[in-house]
Amino acid sequence: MKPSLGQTRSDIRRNHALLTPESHEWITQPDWPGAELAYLITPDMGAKFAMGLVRCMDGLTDIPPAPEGIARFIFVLQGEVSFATGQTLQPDGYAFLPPNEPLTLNASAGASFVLFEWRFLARGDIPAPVFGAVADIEGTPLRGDDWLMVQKMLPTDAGFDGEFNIMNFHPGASLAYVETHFMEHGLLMLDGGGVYRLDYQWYPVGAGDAIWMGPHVPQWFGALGREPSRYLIYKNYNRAPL
Ligand code: UGY
Ligand code: MN
Repeated sequence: MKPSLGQTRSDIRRNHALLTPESHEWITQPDWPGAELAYLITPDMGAKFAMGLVRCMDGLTDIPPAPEGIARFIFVLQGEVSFATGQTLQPDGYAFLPPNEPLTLNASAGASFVLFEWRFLARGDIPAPVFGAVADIEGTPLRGDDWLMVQKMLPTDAGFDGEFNIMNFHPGASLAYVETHFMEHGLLMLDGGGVYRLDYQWYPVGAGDAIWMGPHVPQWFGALGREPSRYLIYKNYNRAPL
């Protein structure tokens, strides 16, 4: 590995953060024997959720469920992730695990995935687990713009307290305006790249970069290059601020 000479593209600020691969710190955790984790977004920085990357050289067996009251969302990047109930996820496969769901998790050697964890805000019945694959979801144009297609991985009914979407940008497409909203985001660039505006910074971003957008942070993305760009984005949703 080349020495970094004290440089990184990572930039952690009060209301947003860019977390780039060269600065990831891979750690082990007692509940994840055999795995290395890079927690990129955590409540310490002001977020209400955690987002990390998990990689497993030799595979993982029977990783225990999340602590009481915590929901998980898993998105597979490489290899296979499976559950005792028989579901197996390939790359671009995902699972929503509601709080207090007893499912344990297994992963193949060399697998890696994105892990989101948050304290679930129930409204009515807690939803059942959801398993799926991005390829099976039809995209819908964002605000009528078919250069920007959104694939929603979770049902939109009020039982869910968040949404996990894939945003697909045609080269040259952009968000129509600079968004500001009280909901937060955790984002992972999957393909392509462009420029992300966060607050009063404009960041060049590419596949592998992660972003935290805190409440109300002005945000905008423009896709550059000749290939489509794609990102995975979490948003707390369906719940009022008070
Ligand atoms: O759903 C969203 O708020 C999304 N359009 N935000 C974003 O891509 N930064
Ligand atoms: Mn947004």
